Amino acid sequence: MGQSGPKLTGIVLFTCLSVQRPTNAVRWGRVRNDGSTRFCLAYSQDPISTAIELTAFLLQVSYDGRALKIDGERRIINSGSIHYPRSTPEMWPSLIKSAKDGGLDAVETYVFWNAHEPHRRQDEVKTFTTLIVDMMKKEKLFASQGGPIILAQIENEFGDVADKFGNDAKPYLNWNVKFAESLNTGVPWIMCQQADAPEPIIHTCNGYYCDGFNQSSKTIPKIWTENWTGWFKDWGSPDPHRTAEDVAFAVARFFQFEGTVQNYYMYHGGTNFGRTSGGPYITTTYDYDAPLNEYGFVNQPKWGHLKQLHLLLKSMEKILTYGDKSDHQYEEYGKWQMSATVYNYNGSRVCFFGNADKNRDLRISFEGRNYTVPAWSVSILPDCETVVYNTAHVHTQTNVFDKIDSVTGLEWQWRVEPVQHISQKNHIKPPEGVTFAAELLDQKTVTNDTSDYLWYMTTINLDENDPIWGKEVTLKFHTTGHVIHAFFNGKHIGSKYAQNGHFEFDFVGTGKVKHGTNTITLLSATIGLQNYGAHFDRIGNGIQSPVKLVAPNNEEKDLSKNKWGYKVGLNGIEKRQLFLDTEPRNWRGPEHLPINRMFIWYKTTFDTPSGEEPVVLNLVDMGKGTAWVNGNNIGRYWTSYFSDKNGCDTKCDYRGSYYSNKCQTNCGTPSQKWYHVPRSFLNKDGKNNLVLFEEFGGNPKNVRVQTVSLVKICAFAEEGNTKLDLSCQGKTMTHINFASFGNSTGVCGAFSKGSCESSNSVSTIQDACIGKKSCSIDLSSKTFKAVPGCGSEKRRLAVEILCS
Ligand SMILES: *[C@@H]1O[C@H](CO)[C@@H](O)[C@H](O)[C@H]1NC(C)=O
Ligand SMILES: *[C@@H]1O[C@H](CO)[C@@H](O)[C@H](O)[C@H]1NC(C)=O
Ligand SMILES: *[C@@H]1O[C@H](CO)[C@@H](O)[C@H](O)[C@H]1NC(C)=O
Ligand SMILES: *[C@@H]1O[C@H](CO)[C@@H](O)[C@H](O)[C@H]1NC(C)=O
Ligand SMILES: *[C@@H]1O[C@H](CO)[C@@H](O)[C@H](O)[C@H]1NC(C)=O
Ligand SMILES: CC(=O)N[C@H]1CO[C@H](CO)[C@@H](O)[C@@H]1O
Repeated sequence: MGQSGPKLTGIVLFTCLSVQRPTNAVRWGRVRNDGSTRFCLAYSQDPISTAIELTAFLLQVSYDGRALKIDGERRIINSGSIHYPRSTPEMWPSLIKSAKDGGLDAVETYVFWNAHEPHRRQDEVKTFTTLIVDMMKKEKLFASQGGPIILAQIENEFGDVADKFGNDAKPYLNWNVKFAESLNTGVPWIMCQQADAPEPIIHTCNGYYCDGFNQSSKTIPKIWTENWTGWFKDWGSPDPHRTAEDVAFAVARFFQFEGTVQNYYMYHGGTNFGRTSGGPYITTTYDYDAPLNEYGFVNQPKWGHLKQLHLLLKSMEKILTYGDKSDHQYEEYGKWQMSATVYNYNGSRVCFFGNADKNRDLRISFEGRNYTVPAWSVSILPDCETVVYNTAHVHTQTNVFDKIDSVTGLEWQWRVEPVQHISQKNHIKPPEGVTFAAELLDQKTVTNDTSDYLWYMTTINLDENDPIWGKEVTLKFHTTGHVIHAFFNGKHIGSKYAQNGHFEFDFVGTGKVKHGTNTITLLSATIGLQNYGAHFDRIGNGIQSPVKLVAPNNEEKDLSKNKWGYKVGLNGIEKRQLFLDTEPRNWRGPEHLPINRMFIWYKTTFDTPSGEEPVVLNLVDMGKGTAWVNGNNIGRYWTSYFSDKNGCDTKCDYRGSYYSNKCQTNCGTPSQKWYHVPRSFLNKDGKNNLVLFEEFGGNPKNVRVQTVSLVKICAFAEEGNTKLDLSCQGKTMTHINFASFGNSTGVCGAFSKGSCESSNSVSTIQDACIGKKSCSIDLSSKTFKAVPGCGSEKRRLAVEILCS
């Protein structure tokens, strides 16, 4: 899209898209929970134009028990979360356009507190929220001022943790409500997961399914603020995957049962650049298996399958928001398992047939006609006669991407990150930046969220009479986060990191004691701080008392009350900023390149890949560290942390309730091998600098720069009075790998023919598509020759086409 996109300024996006808790979570005075604030849903009156293109309309936003009302008219709103720090401003126009093309009416974002106010002030919620609201008012962004913002949220999921705050919870909630109202935005405020929120605050639902959600009162509409399209990923976890069929099922059911506003969390997940990922242990990629993938490309079939649903729901807006609702239950299948819902308004009707049985396709009779509703699906009949959409029947292509090598065989220079230590001498004049305390301090407090790294250093003096002198001793301690590298008298005696969902562990290592001063240095590293839960801000990190030296005779010395030296950050990151140092003379090599050695800095240059395709760094064979491109921190990497070998379904069944480790993929592989380098981080012409800090040890020789390329598309669509649109998204369809109209089986990349097939399957696709960028196939029986022996089952078109 580039410059040709809709006119967009930073402030518009920034303000109309909205919420956030600070990931840094340094104790912020009187803040009870995280005090995060979701500001708004930016809305466009015309579903075909984006909020950004919206010219000044003064909109009055109100609500009643059924829906949000825009200028007095009840509306259906399909919205999606796109969080602006997880992409670059250059990506925003195309993300917004893809959201609009996907049939969304609105976009939601957090206002990232940590991004706008990285350091602490007092009375925090009030100051920050007032500041943001005032900025929005100044830019006239609220609908009441002619802007695109139609809703704002105060706090986030406080209701889920309120019980942990005892008697303080209610006054804090009431304070939020009063405060929000006092801001006079002219648009309604919502609170999610807050059933006790008093009106005029609208209580909303977050979850994978919100069909069974009941409003706290019949005078507010049913709103779903976080419909989780997938899930985030942790280091050590496989890729989460939520099927298009299941997301569509959840959305259709929500509208079947009187929902009128829903928001996808996420619509575009994106990337946690720099140190912004929370968790702990949330990966740098925040793809979320969202309808737009990390790079902003449509994630098919999810994007297209939901788009069809949005357009259909929108076409029924009047009837759904004003109509009388009646439900017909099929008692033979159990209450609510199978239900036909009819909305009736001014002589027009629409019907939803919902089957929540996760195993059985159910046959129902409705007004004399028979229908089969597949298991775990909703059929929508805009005239109550013909099924035009079923959530389980996907008529959208699947996109298959590959990573294509652009630059390989990089030539590297290197440097060493020095291990810090304090010695006797330094006690008198400590190294720069070291502070002392006679106790173990909390890492989060000491680093003040300026670095992942904190050096803990101490010494112990032993004379020849000491019983442990000359002996192998054991160093033992407990740490609450997340990685430890331990050195005894300058020698590395072990590294360890938190695993298996626990963020703390015991460290045990051995070292040899010498005469005089013995130095102990521990480098502790965090990988995203706790950002959810009651009192999450008070969850500390780092080495815990006691730190023991255990002699062979089991005699122990506790070092916790020693004089400890603290140094925040690494020499190369915070002090020298080596990621900006492009001067080859300051680096060693390319000879004697250290391989699999800890604490090494690597530097190289590479040419910008041609074209417009997204660029990724494949950090294969690297360990853990941070990567910078032209000084931009593209995030933490941890290629050596593999996901569990188990836990991936070979066959993903969309039926039945989703949970975050259902239908996972990529087991037993690096949990993240590819790291997004937004094109705006690259120089248009010429060389780019790539710098890696490798903490554990890795081999940079196989690191490569790649582009993410759409290489083929597939579809598996049932026959019917509908069309199948196929597109190589700007590329050309060059070759048919597979095409069969009949009863073939399998999945994209592994289709196999059934026993019945139309003889003109391949030639039809050949004629319609090959050599073209897109084509449309009529799925009715007119297109494909009938074949005897196919039986009465519906036939399917399975197709796989190469793009180039
Ligand atoms: C919502 O209300 C319906 C009807 O009163 C009830 O059957 C259902 O259990 C309620 N759902 C929840 C989650 O409380
Ligand atoms: C109801 O339907 C009639 C006839 O189709 C139409 O003229 C009228 O405008 C409709 N009323 C409303 C309130 O939509
Ligand atoms: C619907 O199914 C019932 C039961 O199988 C059958 O008796 C009836 O004839 C069917 N109706 C139509 C219109 O096919
Ligand atoms: C943390 O950093 C901020 C801004 O640099 C500073 O004002 C504050 O005093 C620091 N806090 C501590 C505990 O050092
Ligand atoms: C295809 O349909 C035929 C005829 O109904 C049937 O005999 C055959 O088992 C089917 N094959 C597959 C793979 O479903
Ligand atoms: C409101 C709601 O449905 N919340 C659910 C969201 O999903 C998680 C994980 O499946 C459940 O634990 C919540 O109850």
